[in-house]
Amino acid sequence: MSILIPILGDQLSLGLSSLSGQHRNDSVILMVEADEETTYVPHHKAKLAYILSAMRHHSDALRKAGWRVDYVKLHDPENSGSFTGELARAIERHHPGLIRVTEAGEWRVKAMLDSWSDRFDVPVEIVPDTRFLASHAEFETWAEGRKQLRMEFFYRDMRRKSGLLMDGDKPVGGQWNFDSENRKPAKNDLLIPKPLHFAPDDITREVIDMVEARFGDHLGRTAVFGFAVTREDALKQQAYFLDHALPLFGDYQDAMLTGEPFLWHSILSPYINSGLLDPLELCREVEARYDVGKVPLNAAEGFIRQIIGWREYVRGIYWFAGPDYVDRNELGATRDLPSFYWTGKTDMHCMREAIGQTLEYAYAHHIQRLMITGNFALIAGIDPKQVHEWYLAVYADAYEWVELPNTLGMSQFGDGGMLASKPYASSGAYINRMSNYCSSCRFDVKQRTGPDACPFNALYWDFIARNEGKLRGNPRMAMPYKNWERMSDSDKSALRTSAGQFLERLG
Ligand code: FAD
Ligand code: DLZ
Ligand code: SF4
Repeated sequence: MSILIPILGDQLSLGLSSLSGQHRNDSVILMVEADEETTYVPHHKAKLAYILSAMRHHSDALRKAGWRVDYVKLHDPENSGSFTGELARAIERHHPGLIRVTEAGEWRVKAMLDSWSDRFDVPVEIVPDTRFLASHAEFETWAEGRKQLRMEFFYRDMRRKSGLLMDGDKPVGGQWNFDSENRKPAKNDLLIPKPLHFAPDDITREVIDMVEARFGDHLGRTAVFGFAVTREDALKQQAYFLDHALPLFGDYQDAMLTGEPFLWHSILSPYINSGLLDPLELCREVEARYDVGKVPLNAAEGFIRQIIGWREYVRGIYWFAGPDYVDRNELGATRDLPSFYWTGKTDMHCMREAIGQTLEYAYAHHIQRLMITGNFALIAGIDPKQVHEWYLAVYADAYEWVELPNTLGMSQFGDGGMLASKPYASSGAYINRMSNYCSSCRFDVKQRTGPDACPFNALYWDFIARNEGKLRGNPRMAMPYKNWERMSDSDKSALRTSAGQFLERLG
């Protein structure tokens, strides 16, 4: 009996669960460049080029490993534009006795895979994605019955489960979390490691030309395209990160500097999320560097926490919260996303930097996403669904399962605190402390009202006042509300007027 194995664009792992235990001589792998996937949001051109080129390279790697691959390109005149349409055509070509597929990464595609067994006259076997530490059932068991879901406690379970940085049943170093050591501002320094640049080969160049021709109106640039598109090259960036950036990853994890988009971050998320890199294998490498004294514990623990803590936790929340999570808007924010998110044209230097590098590289690091673009949208009261669609479109690592909980939950507090214990809202003071952006901004971070005042200041207090009914009861918001109460009525009114004027101009 021949088996048809569809592989999706974020399933580019040779050890994928749908392949394991299957025989190369009676299996056909189906890979499809699907119009519906390339257009469900207006993806950044570099994201499209990355995914499509990585898919094409992966089909070669599969063939080299002895698999038969049926690959449908975007410009194939017969291409129906959808996974389901292409599966129908592939069934005609191969007459399989079974369709076997690894579960989808998001609700939209899950619904599609679930419909296949009714639609086709061929049995469909959907197998779990084993590239995560926690299964859906395991997360549900952990989450059910808890009054509050908090990453820190889930993370400790993942440490115990993986054995990473464990000394018997105790955390190495006597502490689970060294985050308090990871908040240093950085200085411009010639030694900041630049991520490796992988010059496009013939396949990537062809894909880039196709993307420019077909998606020319999407945002972003492909001229500086330098992503790895094979596992081999992704492993080179992994090794480079481990050698050059990991030792200071912890110290400068939250830092931001003008003209330095990458700092000591790994730039590995596109490769991990599409399957070229194995997250657990990477964590074991990080642990090994700590074991031989090459990296300090705050860096090793900080990095491992991002992967087996945050990454696993947001996936758990995504599936646990259900398909309606995307519609949540606990703070009732309704303002339209300002057009400068798509162009980078704004006087706010921090926003210009974060958005500008996003347009250039389809990359911004976590604190830029959370405390610059995310924070602004939160305190300005932007509709979280529009914010979500922007993040899903612009980053090379963005797939709904990981982007949505980060955006709607962590950054916009749209789930009312299901994922995070308090809103990540701040005035300009935080940005000034963690970056050098303010020194070259046309606004003055120290001023709270008036034409030259940093807009984050009045917007922050306006956010606090506007959402008092929803947030005052949150113990972690006690301090801001105490400070707000201490202000004179005229100061309060000046801040709210200033915010109102700014928001009016924004509209
Ligand atoms: P590093 O700083 O080097 O971190 C190492 C790895 O840890 C990352 O590669 C990633 O795999 C993992 N990681 C770190 N933080 C998170 C997190 N909060 N959630 C999940 N994984 C994490 N990450 C995505 O992979 N895809 C997204 O679409 C995405 N959208 C985001 C949207 C918002 C509003 C925010 C605040 C964060 C988002 N993140 C997303 C999380 C984080 O910003 C990125 O994972 C990180 O910036 C990727 O860059 P890096 O590989 O250099 O990460
Ligand atoms: C994101 C993406 C894009 C842009 N294009 C494709 C594609 O043409 N073919 C494909 O198989 N996958 C693509 N993907 C990734 C899918 O959207 C991803 O696999 C689903 O979101 C399932 O989680
Ligand atoms: Fe951003 Fe305000 Fe600083 Fe300007 S002054 S960079 S707007 S935080």
